[in-house]
Amino acid sequence: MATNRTFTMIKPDAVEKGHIGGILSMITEAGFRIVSLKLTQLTLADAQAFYAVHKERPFFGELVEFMTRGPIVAAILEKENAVEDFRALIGATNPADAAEGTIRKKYATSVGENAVHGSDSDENAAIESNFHFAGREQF
Ligand code: DAT
Ligand code: MG
Repeated sequence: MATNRTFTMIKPDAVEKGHIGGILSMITEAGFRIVSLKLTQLTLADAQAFYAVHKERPFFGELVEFMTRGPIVAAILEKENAVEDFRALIGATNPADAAEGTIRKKYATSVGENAVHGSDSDENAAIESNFHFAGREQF
């Protein structure tokens, strides 16, 4: 069966608390192959561009401040049905609504500081992957 790809970030809150290893374990144990991986930090311009779709939302300033406050892990992941299955693995945006067994249930603390990002469509997965990784970094 054909595989496809999604893009994820382990957000600054989870990196600060030492959860990189735990989150990557949940991801690989769920059957995702790591295509690209790096520790990096978003600039203000990066975060504003990445989350441009939310720029009119009341939480936009808080979101870009949070996403730039420390390093993140950026990764591209591959699996059958990657985008939808990864959204299921991370759980609801608000960890109070996230199901048992999801990454956000285990590691997120609030709707704003929710540990991980996951692309919401194949089209956005490609845009977000290419935002963070050059072609030669995508294995
Ligand atoms: P998701 O990350 O589940 O795709 P989203 O795309 O709706 O959620 O929002 C992007 C991020 O913005 C989300 O991970 C955390 C932040 N955010 C969303 N809604 C928020 C709210 N009501 N208050 C504070 N931050 C919020
Ligand atoms: Mg989203």
